[in-house]
Amino acid sequence: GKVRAPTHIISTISDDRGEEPCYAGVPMSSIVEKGSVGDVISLLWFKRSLPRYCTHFIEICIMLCADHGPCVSGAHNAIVTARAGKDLVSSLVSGLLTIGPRFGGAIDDAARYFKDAYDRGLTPYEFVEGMKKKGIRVPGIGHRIKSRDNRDKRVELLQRFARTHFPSVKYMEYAVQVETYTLSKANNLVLNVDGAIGSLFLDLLAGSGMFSKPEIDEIVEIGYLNGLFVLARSIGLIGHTFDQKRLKQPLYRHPWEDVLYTK
Ligand code: Q5B
Repeated sequence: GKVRAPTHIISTISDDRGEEPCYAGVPMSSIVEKGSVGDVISLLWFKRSLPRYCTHFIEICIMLCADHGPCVSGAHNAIVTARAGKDLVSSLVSGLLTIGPRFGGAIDDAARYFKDAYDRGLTPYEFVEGMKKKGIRVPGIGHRIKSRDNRDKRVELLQRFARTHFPSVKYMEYAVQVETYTLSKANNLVLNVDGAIGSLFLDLLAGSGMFSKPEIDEIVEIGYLNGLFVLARSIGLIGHTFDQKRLKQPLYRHPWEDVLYTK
């Protein structure tokens, strides 16, 4: 009989062997004709076509996380690297490498902790104080410049969209209750953009009817959602790199006056 050579790679998301590439079985021409970048993300990341309100939500996340000015960690690194004469990819990855638990990369943990706390029926007080006892900052809460009196417009836009289009926003409402509690402790402990995306993506997964419970658990466990920030912020980091090159900015050196030299 036929002997099948063992393969070294298994791939389930795309196939370029035919006339045109297919993403999760959907031919490129039909995506180009009827789809959007949100469809591309849902096919390649979630392996299914999601309803329009979900792909629109994904696109809103990408638009509003694309950049947050030159002073944030990622842009700063990209700018310094570009000014050191490095190429686009080096500048981009040096910015991307700052994305993590404090900056932009708290979306997955926000989803994990908010889901666990909500599903276990913890009150915001029990959740926040339990985290404090464990010495863990609540992911998705807190911001360097945003506060009770200077709210993050991005969070408001996401919440408004979800309240209008999502069948349920129970995880987001829980995150808002957590924020009400953390704001009673300090003015800047607001629900930040990572926390808003993390909690709302839980609502998208649970409310869209497109995912089984084990699939939701796997998505949250693997951690897909920081990918939204990584993808979005790459747009801004590339922009900052081009900006520095266009401006022919010299090598960056931090001023001595801004360093506390001490023993
Ligand atoms: N405290 C974000 O801290 C920041 C607490 C907390 C309980 C918390 C902090 C934090 C969780 C991670 C997170 C995403 C580091 C942020 C983003 C994208 C961005 C960025 C941009 C963009 C800010 C002062 C006191 C201390 C702390 C307590 C602070 N956070 N307690 N849970 N979550 N959040 N990251 O202001 O008693 O004095 O020791 O880690 O969600 O990254 O625009 O900049 O688009 O680019 O530096 O928006 O909140 O405050 O570190 O001085 O703490 O508050 O324990 O208490 P800060 P710290 P104590 S969005």
